[in-house]
Amino acid sequence: MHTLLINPPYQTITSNRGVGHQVPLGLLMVGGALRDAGFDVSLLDAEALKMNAEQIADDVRRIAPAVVMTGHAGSTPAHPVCMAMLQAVKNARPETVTVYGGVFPTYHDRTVLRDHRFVDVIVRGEGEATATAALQVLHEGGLAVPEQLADVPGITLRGASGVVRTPDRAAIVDLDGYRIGWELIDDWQRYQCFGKGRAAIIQLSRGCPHRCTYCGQHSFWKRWRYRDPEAVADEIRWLHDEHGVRFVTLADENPTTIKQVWVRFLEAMVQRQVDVHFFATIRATDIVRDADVMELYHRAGIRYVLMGIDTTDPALIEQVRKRSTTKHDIEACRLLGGHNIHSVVGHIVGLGNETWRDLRQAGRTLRKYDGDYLNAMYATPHAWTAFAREQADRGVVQENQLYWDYRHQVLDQLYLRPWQLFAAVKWWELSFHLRPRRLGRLLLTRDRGRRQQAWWTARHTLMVWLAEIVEFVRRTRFARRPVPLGQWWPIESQPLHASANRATLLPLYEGGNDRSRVRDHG
Ligand code: B12
Ligand code: SF4
Repeated sequence: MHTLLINPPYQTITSNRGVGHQVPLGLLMVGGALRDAGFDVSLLDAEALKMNAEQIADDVRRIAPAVVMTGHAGSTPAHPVCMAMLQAVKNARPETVTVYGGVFPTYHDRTVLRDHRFVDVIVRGEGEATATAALQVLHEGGLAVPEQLADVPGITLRGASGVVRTPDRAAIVDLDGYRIGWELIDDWQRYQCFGKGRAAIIQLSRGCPHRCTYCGQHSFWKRWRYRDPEAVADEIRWLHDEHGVRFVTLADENPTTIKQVWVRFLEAMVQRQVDVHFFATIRATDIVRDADVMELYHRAGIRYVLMGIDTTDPALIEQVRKRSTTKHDIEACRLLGGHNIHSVVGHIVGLGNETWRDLRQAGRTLRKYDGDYLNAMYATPHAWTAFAREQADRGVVQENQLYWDYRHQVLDQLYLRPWQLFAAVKWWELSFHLRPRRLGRLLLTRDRGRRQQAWWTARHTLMVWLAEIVEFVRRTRFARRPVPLGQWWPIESQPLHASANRATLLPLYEGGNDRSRVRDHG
């Protein structure tokens, strides 16, 4: 019984013109667990290979897998691509069981199964234990979906009486109990980041103790857990020695949650003397907390830190429960810069209803932060967040879910038309990156390696900037009569974990509902 993991062919300007294609960590983690349980598994990275649905269908006919599993890190915008692909898979081989996992399907399981007959099973939450348990049952039961999966927690499936959801699965306690299936990667050369050579993604921890209103990651992982820091450092050394990995992205929401754990990891990296550099997302407040160990950050290989500062408006910082201040943001940029670590400032427009004046003020403050890179994003509502519930009355101007990727405006603005907001963001990006002080610091440095790196990043930042303008002019269209966000996902607006802690299957709805009321953009 062969299981084929497919990384869907979701293409973005960020990967294609910017940082480069990255390993599909979620699928590798599920794949490692399946292989260790004795299953025959392979990976098709249709994203890196830029395959179309027909080419994937050809591979499915040739490989003839009993089960196809898919899911993507950028789960919301990748959803339409996953649906087109699974439809092609099912058409090519109707007997193949299709399994879909990841963040978006976890929270839109009912709509997805109702509207897409070619999806057989949805795995909700962390995939390792649930996918393994589901395959075991399917293997023993001769692949007959669905009722036999009724005893597997963390599953949603289409039963005789409608869509059913089994109870939630508890968060994995021992993350070290599962192995990443690195051997599923057949060509490491495909995965590169920041022009630094071969790249990998790895997690030291999962989850986040904070509760920013627009972010859904903290609820997805349920609680903060971490792996043995020394074991993670050993794994990174192995990736370097065995596969020539030179750059690692930490996929953690919040790796610095407990300072002692984070410092143990940094020290373990220093001890191993591995020539690997890191990109990590870290809160500005934690950078300030860690002022005394900034030198250790650099010696361990930390070179890029993305800080979600989100907004420069103190009232909004409070409103989105960021638990930070502009003072922290400025100090964090200064500390990073002082230790030769690039600061990437993540800023979100559209959390409120900005005016021209607000944007001008924010642009000025951002330049004052003196960070190295600006990652300007648009507020993107996810059904499972407090932000989406609070914004129920705002109109959805972007109806194409492919564009719900933080790089396109999704919610309407009271005072600005979409093209005006786009122009303002592009102007911010330009004026931020062309600051003479920043250019001098990055491009004219004496260190040859750093200079080359800075030129690579400058070229790619420019390519992304230009490609986004071309895309905006040629392809981006906005709704004439925006539907209020509150009407966007009628099913998902019901409490999510309706069946949590219930021992029995819970039919959530019967077939034959009024489909016109349901918006799922697959
Ligand atoms: C590393 C990263 C990147 C990297 C690499 C992405 C990649 N291809 O792997 C880069 C920088 C390229 C990137 C780009 C983008 N990213 Co990104 N990225 C992340 C980050 C930091 C970690 C993702 C990760 O690897 N998590 C760890 C893995 C193990 O988790 P996972 O994929 O969810 O998998 C687990 C479960 O979901 C489940 N599962 C997943 N798939 C499947 C499939 C099956 C069959 C099963 C059973 C289970 C299962 O099991 C897994 C193990 O438990 C997160 C933020 C964060 N900290 O989470 C954002 C994040 C995933 N990115 C996001 C977005 C939007 C993007 C972009 C679209 C942005 C853009 N406009 O360009 C692009 C997409 C480009 C692309 N082609 O990937 C959003 C997604 C939001 C959403 N819910 O849709 C996130 C969550 C950021 C955020 N805070 O909102 N990203
Ligand atoms: S700190 Fe980051 S990961 Fe944590 S809730 Fe806020 S945005 Fe999400």
